[in-house]
Amino acid sequence: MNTRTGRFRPWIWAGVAGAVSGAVFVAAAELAAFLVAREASPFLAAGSFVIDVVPQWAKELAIELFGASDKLVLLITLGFAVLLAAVAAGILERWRRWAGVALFVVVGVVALITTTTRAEASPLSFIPPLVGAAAGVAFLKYSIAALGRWQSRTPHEEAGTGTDRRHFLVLTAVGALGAVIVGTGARIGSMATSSVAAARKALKLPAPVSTVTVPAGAELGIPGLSPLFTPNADFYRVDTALEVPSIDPGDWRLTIDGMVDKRVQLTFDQLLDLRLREYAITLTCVSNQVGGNLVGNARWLGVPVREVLALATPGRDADMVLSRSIDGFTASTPLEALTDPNRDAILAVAMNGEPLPLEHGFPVRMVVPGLYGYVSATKWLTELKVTTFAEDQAYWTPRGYSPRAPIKLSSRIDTPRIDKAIPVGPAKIAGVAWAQTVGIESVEVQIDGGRWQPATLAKAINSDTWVQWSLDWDAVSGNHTLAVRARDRNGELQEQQRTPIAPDGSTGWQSTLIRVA
Ligand SMILES: Nc1nc2c(c(=O)[nH]1)N[C@H]1C(S)=C(S)[C@@H](COP(=O)(O)O)O[C@H]1N2
Ligand SMILES: [Mo]
Repeated sequence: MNTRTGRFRPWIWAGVAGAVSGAVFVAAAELAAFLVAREASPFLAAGSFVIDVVPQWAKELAIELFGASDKLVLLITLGFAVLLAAVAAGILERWRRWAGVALFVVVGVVALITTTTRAEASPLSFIPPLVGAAAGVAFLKYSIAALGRWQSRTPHEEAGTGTDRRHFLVLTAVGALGAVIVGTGARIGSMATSSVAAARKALKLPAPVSTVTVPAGAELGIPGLSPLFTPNADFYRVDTALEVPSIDPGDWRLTIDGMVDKRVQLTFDQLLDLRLREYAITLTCVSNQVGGNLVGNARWLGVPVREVLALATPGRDADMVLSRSIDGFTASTPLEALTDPNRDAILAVAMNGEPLPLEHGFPVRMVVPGLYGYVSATKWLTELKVTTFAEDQAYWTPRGYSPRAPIKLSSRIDTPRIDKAIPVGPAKIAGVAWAQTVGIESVEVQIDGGRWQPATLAKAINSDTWVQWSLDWDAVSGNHTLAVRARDRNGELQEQQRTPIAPDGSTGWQSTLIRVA
């Protein structure tokens, strides 16, 4: 039959054994995480670690290239890296005994460190990386030994070759299949049996003591125009969390500490007892490009942050509140923005009539009118630390973003769109504009570089929400350029000069090409 140099390719088979051992490593760790420490999947912990350390330009590039799938792309890339390391471990182990094991041990130690040092870590977080490494090493040793027996046969020992080959092939096939089944099973099981989803469903929130009144004429109802309130399912999502944190409202505690007269801890029920009120606030991300969609408007149910802070009495020298999430994310918000009686900075528990969706911060998040999300809108909130800008830095500050970041006056064209031609004849150009805490005074539209024409402004709900606008237009056949700009109630004109999103938000007038056919 075949000789050793013929169809028998030992290095390739060693790589295969390594790859399967890597899969066993990951699958065993997932299973252990599912059983004893849900928060401690070493694979996801490694992904979160990458998110925390990649430079800002790389992150922007990833968002630019992959948009909302950026996290999926990260996980796939990480999967390839793990696969490569595992293949290398197999080849190393066949070359020198223990060399491949040594590589697995190094990976195991890295997994142990990333898993146990994450903000969500529990006392049992060390178990999944240990179990994974142990299973991976055991499989690697065993399969490389089996490969060795197959390979060590000389052509004179043909008779035994078949059995040894079969043994190795069956071993790797069973290992691979088992790893896939156990790994995906554990992950799906862990997501499907999250008790927090059930706790959210069962949650009954008290009725608000005041509600938002939406003036007639605030919703223009033009096809293609963003609805006045963004449905939760369509609301943009931006965060660093690879796995949505789960916090049971029954276990949730908010700690108010730092420069305070007395440290205070609140339970979820105590927060609800502060009397919920309804607010309409437009949330905006600093990463929103001119014309972008990282902005949304919602009704929030919550209590003013100033009432919560007052329970602890902030010290005179403080000028910032560092709000912290269970996943370690932090935001730096000027203390005065939170204590200002004219600004409705809130701790929110509901969004558009239902408890906060898990991915939007369940059970409690912060929402502050007029400040970009990264300096104010902490989701899965656990702590308010009263401090100073001199003393503390938030998550994005050392990563190239400004520690203070008011939302910039902006306007957007929603319809017509570049990718959808409109028919000749009467048309409506429409969009939204926002100048949180100030309010929009006027919006103007320019067609094909002509004069700036005043758009019709819808009624605003309040100065913290975006406002819809529209302009009637008799569309003529051909390609056209539409531009928009807004002015706020302080008389400020939207900045024309284009600037990038870092360090504190993009500027520029949106200009878009459309087609009339
Ligand atoms: N815990 C946590 N909260 C966070 C973030 C985060 O990464 N982690 N991102 C912030 C940013 S950058 C924005 S723009 C808003 C987005 O909120 P949304 O996802 O509910 O739209 O959440 C903020 N709160
Ligand atoms: Mo953001």
